[in-house]
Order: sequence, then structure tokens, then C-alpha cells
Amino acid sequence: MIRKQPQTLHEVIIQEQSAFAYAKGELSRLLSHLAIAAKIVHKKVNKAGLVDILGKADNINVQGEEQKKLDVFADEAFINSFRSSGLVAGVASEENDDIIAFDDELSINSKYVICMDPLDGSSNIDVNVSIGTIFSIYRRISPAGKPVNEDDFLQKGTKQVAAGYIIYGSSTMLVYTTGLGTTGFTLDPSIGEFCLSHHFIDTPEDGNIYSINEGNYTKFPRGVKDYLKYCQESDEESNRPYTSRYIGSLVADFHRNLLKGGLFIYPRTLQAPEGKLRLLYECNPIAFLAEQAGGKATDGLGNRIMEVKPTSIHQRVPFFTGSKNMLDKAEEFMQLYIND
Ligand code: AHM
Ligand code: MG
Repeated sequence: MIRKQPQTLHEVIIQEQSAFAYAKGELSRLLSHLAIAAKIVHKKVNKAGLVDILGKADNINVQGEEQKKLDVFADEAFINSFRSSGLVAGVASEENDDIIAFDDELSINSKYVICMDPLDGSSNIDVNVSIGTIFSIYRRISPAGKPVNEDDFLQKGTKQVAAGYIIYGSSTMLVYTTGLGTTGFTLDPSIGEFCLSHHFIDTPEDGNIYSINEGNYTKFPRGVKDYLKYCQESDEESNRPYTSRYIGSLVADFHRNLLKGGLFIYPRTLQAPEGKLRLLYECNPIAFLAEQAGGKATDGLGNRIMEVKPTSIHQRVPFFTGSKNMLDKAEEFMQLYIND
């Protein structure tokens, strides 16, 4: 019997490309470059417990948080890969205060810019818990031939050409969308390839997992508090009480809910009136993936995340994402106490 060969990421993106008559293969090549950087980071993350890489680097990132060595490594690995691809004109990264414009001959005419969080879930790095890379790809709006500027990055999420994440978990997966559904690939380390494992992910409309940092409970808006009470009440018909699951790594929390059905919430709190998560490189890419899988992503008050007009690179936004019916219910509670 001939064993079926797995379909690789490269094969799938080439197939997808043929759906766009005008495509020159640049986006496909860019995704392949990204996958190479992902494998380099995967290798480092897997070795992290073995070599003296854990612990803190000497510097602090732009949000005043400690950077771990792996954050720095991942940031450099992805930036180098984008720079050497000749397909990217600049990057906005969580780890860098300002945008990085690639103004050399190879990149200055390139048409894409990337927003990324090179290693999200930093508090989980040195405790062997899943972490992730999140990325979002846009077409630049400034003319080619000049260095990109902030406006190229401050585009609405609806303008994303592609987005995705890599989760470094019990296996490493790459999940992405180009607007033709959300698809997942699992890295087979024995052949070094991302192999198609989750074709056209369809997230359940009704989940039974809620994910929120309940340690912040007293600082939550009234609508969130009441929704949590609703999640915890018993009701056979709607399968409540729901289950609470929170890892503290957005990629891992979202990934689980995407496959099983659930709602992730990082609301505004008293200390963080805009929430914690960043619009450009955390919320928008996740929102694109959620919607492409049949889910939703809003600020909890009916505003679609991908329609928020960004005003700054590291902007934060309250974030509700996951199963459609759960999100609708949470928003009903939010609407009742809009100012509390
Ligand atoms: P980071 O970019 O510093 O890693 O912070 C983002 C992370 C997300 O992965 C996660 O959803 C959230 O912070 C958890 O925050 P908290 O510890 O406040 O619950
Ligand atoms: Mg982050």
C-alpha cells in the first residue's frame, strides 16, 4: 500500500496563490520565509531548558517589561528573515519602540510590511508553558522606493493580507489565513516541514470554555463580572456551568478555544482602561483568524476589532474573541452597564 504523503505548508500556499489571478507569488514566498524563522525559533525554544539561554537579558522593552533572552532571539530571527527575503519593507514589533524601515536596495521597493509579536506570553517562557509568535501582513500604502513610515502600519485590521501565529506547544504549529479560511500546520521535526493538519478550521458557534484572568475580577467592568456569573451558573439547556481555562499566553488560550469552542476576554480594567493587549500585533491578527474560522472578535461593546482605526503602533484595546454565540451573550451583559 502506498502511504499518503502529508501536504506541506509550501504546497498549500502555492495552491492558494493560484486562486488569485494577479498573484506573483510574493506572498507565498514571504510565508515560506516566515516558516523558516519559525523553525529556527522552534529549535531554540525546544532547547531552552537544556542550555543557558533562560533568564533575563539586560534590557527592558518599550512597555517597561523585562525582556527574556528568547524574546530577543525570536525578534532578531524574524526580522533577519524578513529583511533578507527582499519582500518586506519594514517591521513593527512589540520588542521595538519604533518601526524598523528596511531602506536598503533589496527591500526599499518591497510591497509588504509586517506587524509582529515575536514571542508572546513572555511570563511563560521559563516555566515550559506554551508561547507563540503572532504576525500580521499588510500592503504598504506609501510609494515604493522610499522608506516606509508609521502610516503604513496604522492600517485597519480589515486591510490585512495575511495573518497568523506559531504556537510552540506540545508540538509546534503554524496557523494562518489569507482570507480564504483558517488553516493549521503541524511541524514534523523529523522532516523539518509544517504539514497540513487542520484544514479550514470551523470554530464551534457555542463553546463552553471562558478564558480570562480572574485575578483582576474586582477591577473588571460590571458587564464582565455579570457575564462571569452567568458562565458559572448551572443551566442544563445551555450546558452551564462553563469551564474556566486560562494559560496567560494569548496564542495558547486562543488556539485551544478556536479548536474546542470558547471565549477569550481581556477587558479594560481599572488599572488598564484600554485593556492590555496590543491592537496591531496581538488583536488584529487573532481577530482575522477568528473571523475566518467563523468566530468573532470585538472590543466587547459591539465594535469589530478589525475596524478600529489605529492611532499608534503599540496601542492597546479591550479584546473579546471566540465563539460567536458566547461573544454575543457577553456583549449583552456589557451593553446593560455600559458605563460601569
Ligand atoms: P506579553 O506580550 O508581555 O507576553 O503579554 C501578553 C500576554 C498575552 O499572551 C496574554 O493573553 C496576556 O499577556 C496575559 O496577561 P495577564 O498576565 O495580565 O493575564
Ligand atoms: Mg505580547
